[in-house]
Amino acid sequence: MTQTRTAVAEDPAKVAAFEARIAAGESIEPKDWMPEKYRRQLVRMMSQHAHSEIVGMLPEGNWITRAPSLRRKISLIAKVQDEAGHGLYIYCGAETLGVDRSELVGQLLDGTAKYSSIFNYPTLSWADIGVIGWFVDGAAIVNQTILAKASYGPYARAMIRVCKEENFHKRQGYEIVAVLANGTPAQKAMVQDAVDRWWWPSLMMFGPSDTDSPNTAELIRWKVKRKTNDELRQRFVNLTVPQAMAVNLTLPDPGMRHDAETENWEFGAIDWDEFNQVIRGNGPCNKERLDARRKAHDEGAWVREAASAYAGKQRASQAAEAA
Ligand code: FAQ
Repeated sequence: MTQTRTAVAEDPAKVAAFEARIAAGESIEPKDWMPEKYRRQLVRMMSQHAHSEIVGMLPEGNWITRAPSLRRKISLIAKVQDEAGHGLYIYCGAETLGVDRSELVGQLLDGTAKYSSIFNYPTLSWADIGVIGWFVDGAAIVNQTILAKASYGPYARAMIRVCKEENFHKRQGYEIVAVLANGTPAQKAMVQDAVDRWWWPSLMMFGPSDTDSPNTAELIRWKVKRKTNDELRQRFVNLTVPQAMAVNLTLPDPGMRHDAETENWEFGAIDWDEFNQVIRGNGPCNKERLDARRKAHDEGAWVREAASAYAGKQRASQAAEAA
C-alpha cells in the first residue's frame, strides 16, 4: 500500500460516523475506517516528524567528540540516541497507516520529503548544544504535548513517551546554558551568540503563521492538531522569556514587550523569506544534512541485508518446525 492510492468516492455514512467519533473525542485506531485524506495527512505529518528526529541527530552529533567533560558527553550521547528512538517510534506509527518505512526513508533521501527547518542550521560552538536543548527541545515539547492528545491513537501514544524524554533534553540544555551564562565573560559571550543565532529559527519551527498554513484548518477539525501554529509559537515565547531573564541572557528582539491584558510577550516579525528558503532546500546546511543521511544509508546496507537474511532463516526454521 502506498500514499499514492487513487482517490475513491467515500461512503457519506462512513464519513459522517467518522466525524461523529472525532466530535465525541474518540481515538482513531489503525484498523478503524478513516477518510483517505485523514490517513494521508497523518502519513505526511508523522513521516516529516520522524525524518526531523533522525536528521535532528546530526547537528548535535557533531559535538559528541568535543563535549567538554565526560558527564556532558554521556548526556549528549544519550540525548542523540533518544532522538533516534523517537524517529523509530514515529516511523512505526506511520506504518500503521499502511505505508512502508523504506518508502518514507526513500522520500527523505531523494529530497522530496520535508523535515524540520531548524536542523538546517550549523552548530558552531558548544553553547549551541545547550541552546538547542533549551529552545529546540523546548519548542518540541510545546508542540508535542498537544500532539499527545491527537485523535490518531498511535501518534498520540508515541508523543507521551517522546515528551518525557524531551523534558530531560530541555533540562540538560538549559543547565548547559545556565552554567555558561554564569561563567567567564568569554563563555557568556559564546552562549549569548548561540541564543542570537537560534532564537528566530526556533520560532520558525512552529510553521507558517496561521494565515499562511494550508493544513491547519483541516487538522484542527479532525483534532490531529489541537492548537494552531501561532498559538503554540506564542506559548513557547511566553514560557521562554522568563527563562532567558533568569539566566541574564537577552533575546534578539529589542521590540519585545509584555502585554498586561493578554499576558503575552509580543514579539517582532519573523523572516518568512528565510523560512521558505530553508524549507525549499536552500538553508545553510540542507545539502550537508541530506548528504550525511545518504552516506549513512549506503553504509548501513549490509545491516539491512543481514537483518533480512536472518529474518528469512527464522521464517524457514519456523516453517520446518511447523511441518
Ligand atoms: N520545517 O500547513 P502547515 C524535534 C511545512 S521534532 C519544515 O502549517 P502543518 C525534536 C509543512 O510541512 C521537530 N517544513 O503544516 C528534536 C507544510 O508542507 P507540506 C519536528 C515545515 O503540518 C529536538 C507547509 O510547511 N516536529 O524538534 C515547517 O499543519 C532536538 C505548510 O505548513 C514535528 O514535526 C518547518 N518548521 O504544521 C529532535 C511535529 N513548518 O507537507 C532532535 C509534528 C511547516 O504541505 C533534536 N508536526 N512546514 O508540503 C507538526 O506539528 C506540524 O506538521 C507543523 C506544521 C507544526 C510542523
